[in-house]
Amino acid sequence: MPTQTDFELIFLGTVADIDIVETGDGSVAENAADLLGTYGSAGSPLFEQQYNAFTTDGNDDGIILEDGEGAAAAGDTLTVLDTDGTPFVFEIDSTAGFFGTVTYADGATESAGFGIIQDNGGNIWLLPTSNAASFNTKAIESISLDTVAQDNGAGLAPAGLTSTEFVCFATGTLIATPDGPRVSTQ
Ligand SMILES: [Ca+2]
Ligand SMILES: [Ca+2]
Ligand SMILES: [Ca+2]
Repeated sequence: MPTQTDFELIFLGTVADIDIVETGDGSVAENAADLLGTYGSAGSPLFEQQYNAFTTDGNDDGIILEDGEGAAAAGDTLTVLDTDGTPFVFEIDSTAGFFGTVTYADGATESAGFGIIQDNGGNIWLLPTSNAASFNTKAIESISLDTVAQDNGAGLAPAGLTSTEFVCFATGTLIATPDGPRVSTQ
């Protein structure tokens, strides 16, 4: 019976496919290094790019397979909910790990490892787990991906994602709303 796992993702952008060879390559994302760079800024912080998502483990084996590793046959999918709740269903195209730096909204920084997935629509998503100590307790302004740590992930194990959430907003941050700016009290 398929298992649904809910978690959060941060949207980093839509870029060219980093997994350009799908079969016979040990699931290597050949162009993972294309993702090196900085995502988010003070004016366009990542904490405003947070989406609810869930995986559906169609064959209930604990792994959400990538498209080239049998996702369709297994019935493994990634669903991202748009801000109005509209679901977009993808297959995971690739998974990759990076070393880099996270900068929080309060200006603090930490060096850490990060997990990234690309869906088969080309979208790049930051996973809600990291060994950065404040990753899930401070609002994230930006991250830099400096080196590729792993480019041969063959899928996503969602069990570790459920208990982790991103912090939405820094206390006292002005948030643009349709009714004008307001102060977050979270
Ligand atoms: Ca490949
Ligand atoms: Ca599966
Ligand atoms: Ca792939």
